[in-house]
Amino acid sequence: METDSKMQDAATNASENATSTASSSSGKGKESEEMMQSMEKLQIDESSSSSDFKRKPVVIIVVGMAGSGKTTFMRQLVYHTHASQLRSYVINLDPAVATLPFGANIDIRDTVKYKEVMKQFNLGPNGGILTSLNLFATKFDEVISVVESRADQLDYVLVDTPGQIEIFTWSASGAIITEAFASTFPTVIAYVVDTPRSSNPNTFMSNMLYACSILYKTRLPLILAFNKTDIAQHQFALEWMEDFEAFHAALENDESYTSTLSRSLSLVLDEFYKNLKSTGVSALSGTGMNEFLKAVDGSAEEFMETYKADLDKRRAEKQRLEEDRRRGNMEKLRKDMQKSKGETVVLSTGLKDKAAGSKSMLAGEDIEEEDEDEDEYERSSEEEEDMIDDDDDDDEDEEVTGNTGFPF
Ligand SMILES: Nc1nc2c(ncn2[C@@H]2O[C@H](COP(=O)(O)OP(=O)(O)OP(=O)(O)O)[C@@H](O)[C@H]2O)c(=O)[nH]1
Ligand SMILES: [Mg+2]
Repeated sequence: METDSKMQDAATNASENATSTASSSSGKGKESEEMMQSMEKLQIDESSSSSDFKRKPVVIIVVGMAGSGKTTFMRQLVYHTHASQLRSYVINLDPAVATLPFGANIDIRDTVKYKEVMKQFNLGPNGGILTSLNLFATKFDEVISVVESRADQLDYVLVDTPGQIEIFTWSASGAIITEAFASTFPTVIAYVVDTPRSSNPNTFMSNMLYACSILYKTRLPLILAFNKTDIAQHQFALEWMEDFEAFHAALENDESYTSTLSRSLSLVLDEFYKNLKSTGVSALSGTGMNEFLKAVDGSAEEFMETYKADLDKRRAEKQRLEEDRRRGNMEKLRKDMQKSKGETVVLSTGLKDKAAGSKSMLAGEDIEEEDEDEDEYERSSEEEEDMIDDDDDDDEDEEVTGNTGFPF
């Protein structure tokens, strides 16, 4: 955004220069030189948090199908880390949860009242959760700052997410939150699977496809936490993942279309399974928690070796493209300035300018053309900014949990 305001400053300077050019054609050369200088001063100042990257704490984002046991698993994680003298910081991102069975350091419900959001925007439950998350995402840099300030005293950051998995994993806010964590700390995804409900091979396949899509979307190390092993052991799932023939055998008497598809998909997913860590846990009884945390530590190492490098590469590439785009725009502006010579030129300020006959130099697709994701985010941020106060407090926890300025 800083670059945008600089762009506007440059536009203002350019506008002043252009107007004075019209009034005094004799000073044309000098002014256009000044204009060039002011453009050259426009630095592309992309802030990158990669230099502030910390190896600790490890962020565990708990996702999974509705009712798979995410919140219960979180409670067990909180209890287990506490009992093992491990220091954890707990964040709840589910605005619709009625009661939390653990104490959260940051709770989205303290900031956004989901029922009020539903009323105010005339939304259903899913729309309410999505909008609440979007509102919270606009303040997520503050959450990261709070966690960063405590980083030295923490081993894990535990994050619970809404029941409707797609709201988190496929929304812009979910992506923003995940990326904000991953660009500051090693971050892993714990995908909670309802083991007893996955004993049917077709249901198992549909669950694995979901996990696979999350891996694609987040590009973060993923751990499968087969939950509710107090009801059903997860051995069958491990066998199906290790040996597709065992999976095919489970589908033996089923000749339906879905089974044929599941058979084919199991061959495709072989590669996906090989790169996964899987553990069996019971969020209710607490079995398997040590193994799960070992898998988390292994995945955090993996994050530092592979994922972090990939993340840095993607960020550098994005920055390079952005710089190229801005340089191209500046070049166009420079050419237009030369072409317009002494004529009066009105620059677009982004507001609707009805002045007839005026030539707009900055108007045009190029200036506003943005990366699609970024554009979407900015548009929603702008809409949201209209809805929130501008108050910014300096407190840390208080700021995040109570005074973020949402009117809900
Ligand atoms: N037997 C058994 N039940 C469990 C286990 N973990 C969770 N449950 C039960 O599963 C139900 C759903 O658990 P939650 O923790 O609310 O699941 P969730 O994924 O957070 O649910 P949403 O947030 O609504 O998607 C509850 O009745 C839990 O008691 C477990 O390990 N064993
Ligand atoms: Mg829950």
